[in-house]
Amino acid sequence: IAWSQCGEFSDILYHKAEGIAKITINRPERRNAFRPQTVEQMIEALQDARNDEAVGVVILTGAGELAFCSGGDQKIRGNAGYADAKGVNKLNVLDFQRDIRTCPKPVIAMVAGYAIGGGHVLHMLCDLTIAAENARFGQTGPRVGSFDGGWGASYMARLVGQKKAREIWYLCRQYTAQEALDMGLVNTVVPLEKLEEETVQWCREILANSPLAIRCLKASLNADCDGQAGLQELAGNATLLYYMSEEGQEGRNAFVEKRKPDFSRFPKRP
Ligand code: 2NE
Repeated sequence: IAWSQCGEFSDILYHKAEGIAKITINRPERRNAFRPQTVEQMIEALQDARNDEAVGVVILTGAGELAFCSGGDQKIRGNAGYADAKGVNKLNVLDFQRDIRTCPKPVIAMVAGYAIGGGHVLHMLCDLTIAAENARFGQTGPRVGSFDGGWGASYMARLVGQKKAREIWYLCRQYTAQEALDMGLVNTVVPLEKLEEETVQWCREILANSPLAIRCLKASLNADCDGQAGLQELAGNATLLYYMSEEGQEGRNAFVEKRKPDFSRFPKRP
């Protein structure tokens, strides 16, 4: 696949090809730990991918073979979050988590090496995870003085069940790719050298299907866990589909043409 580079960023790489956008965390010297700037750049790239009508699926990955992402950068962790370039403490990865979740296009985690801590939560929140055989998964929060009690806890329990989720968080063990597959944390495990090829193949299969159907399915699958925010997302798709109908457009047209709307030609379906 012939990736074209999009934009210049300090902490990430951003590429597109054949309807696929790829966001790569590019801090391999820290096992792709994120700092606030990394997160801001991932948010910007994902927003671009969302707005690009040529893009149907997004890959999130890490540079190199050693890590997908090792979570928040502990070396710039201040006393109230992670310090940005101006020294302001933030936990802005939570914004990025929401963006992955609400992006109407599937986001696929492509994991080689460690997906640990906040990096593990990011892969969990992606729609699908393709893991290389060398992938290692786990949380470290209770060991390093942190925890993610949002989706990091509740969505994990949806994926692997309550007992296993409690084990993962309480013991802070690491799990192999095969163990992750067995507990439903990832979709497939492939040899490291096949990781991108296999991920792109999954993207192509998604791209061959109806984007509106996939968009609505993502919102539907989210709605089950996401309360009123999930319902808003799902209902937003209903509004979108209604705007696309002649019936919805009749209301707008009547307003713009300063006449009464005529909905009489539209069926009152059973
Ligand atoms: C990831 C892991 C298991 C890798 O181990 P290994 O042995 O392959 O590499 P090593 O030597 O530990 O790491 C290589 C370099 O990367 C840095 C290391 O400090 C080291 O640099 P030097 O000291 O040699 O210069 N590095 C790795 N991870 C880093 C990190 N997260 N921040 C800053 N530097 C990092 C092993 O490195 C590991 O366990 N890393 C720590 C994982 C971790 O605890 N992450 C934070 C969890 S909390 C979190 O992410 C979070 C949250 O819970 C809630 C909200 C937001 C974030």
